[in-house]
Amino acid sequence: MPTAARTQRTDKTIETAFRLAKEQFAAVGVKADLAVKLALGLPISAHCWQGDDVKGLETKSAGLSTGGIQATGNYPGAARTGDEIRRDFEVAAGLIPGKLRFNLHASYAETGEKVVDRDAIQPRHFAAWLQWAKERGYGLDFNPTFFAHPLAESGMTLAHQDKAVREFWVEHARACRRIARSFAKELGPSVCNIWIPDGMKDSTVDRWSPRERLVESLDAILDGKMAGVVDAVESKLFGIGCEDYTVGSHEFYLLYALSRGVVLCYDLGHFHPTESIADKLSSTMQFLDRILVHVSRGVRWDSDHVVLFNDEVRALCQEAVRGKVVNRIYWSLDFFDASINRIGAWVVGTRALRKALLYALLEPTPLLAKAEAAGRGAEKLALLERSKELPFGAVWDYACLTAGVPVGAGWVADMNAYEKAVLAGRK
Ligand code: RNT
Ligand code: ZN
Repeated sequence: MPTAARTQRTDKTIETAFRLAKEQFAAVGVKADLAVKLALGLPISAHCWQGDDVKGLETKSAGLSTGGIQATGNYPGAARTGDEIRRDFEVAAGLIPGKLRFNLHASYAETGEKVVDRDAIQPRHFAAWLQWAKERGYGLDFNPTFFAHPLAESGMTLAHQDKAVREFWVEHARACRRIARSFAKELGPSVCNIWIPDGMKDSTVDRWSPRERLVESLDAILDGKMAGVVDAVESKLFGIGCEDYTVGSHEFYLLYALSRGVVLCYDLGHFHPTESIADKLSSTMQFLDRILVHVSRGVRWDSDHVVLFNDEVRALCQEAVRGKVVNRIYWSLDFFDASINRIGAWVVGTRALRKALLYALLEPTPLLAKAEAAGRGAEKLALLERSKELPFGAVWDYACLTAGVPVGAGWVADMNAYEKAVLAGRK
């Protein structure tokens, strides 16, 4: 929480700077007040797994990490229990402006002493999460966990050649949809996103059978409506250990989503480094009503670095605003970094996405489009350059102020204080 002293000290200057900024935005036809309101109101689904480096709460699976999504680093203070994740996230949420949802993985079931396998998990194993989300006003999203489990060690799950293994994972995903339905009943629509690690390391000869089996497994999972559940499927280009072949490729899920009427998930780290998700929206969204995005950041061959306010994220948000599809996108985050303070990672990444949404909403799009349509290319470029010079920072500071969270890097002090008081004591 921001200290009263720190906020008061800057309130006046922030408001003055905003007033001046507002005039400059108004001169290019942009209503800065409205942009702030819209940006703060868009729900961003924050992921539970940044809090504990994707370890999850099942004792049984400790140490098993498959699927090429290992978190690296050993910065002290990772959460070890559900209560710690919840408490840590409350601290992070107090430093992030705007509306939040929370995104759970099935491996965050709280089953007490009892070992409950993935095919047997039930809504009651998420009772503490639901209670907490209700109290905090968060909608909940969900993900089946197809990794860090003995039956995923071979690198295949829903596409496994052994029918019994496939059936186990189908049952798991069906159980997850029921859990998402139980969330939806209390909190409104819940996105239930399927990502599987299935693939092959080298020179795959039979690329057909696993994909045929994946269609079958997915159809079995998604058989029957579940009230309030928004089913989504997430592709990937490759993962460590399955460099040659990914069963759930982009084309596979694009067409699966289209043919079955489910939501397609774009993870920003799951494409060729020069491929732009921003460019894809205006193609796929001609045919698909809704899209889920996992906002993430690829660095060379790794896909899950903390999200920053960079060109890629800005372009994605701009494209969503320009295409008027901001509300047809489920905005969520997917990154994990165990080498830095986890609360800091949440705050940096979530603030970065919120910032990019605000930045996009402040673009003088009608003016730009007008110049483009009239064939006045140089004028368009001049306006684009000008829009980069507009005082965005003043509007962002004001957004933070009105949302009651620290302005600028002021939140770092809160993070450090919590690290000292709480995180440092975790062994
Ligand atoms: C993995 C996918 C997937 C996971 C989470 C933990 O490459 O991006 O979304 O990161 O489900
Ligand atoms: Zn993802």
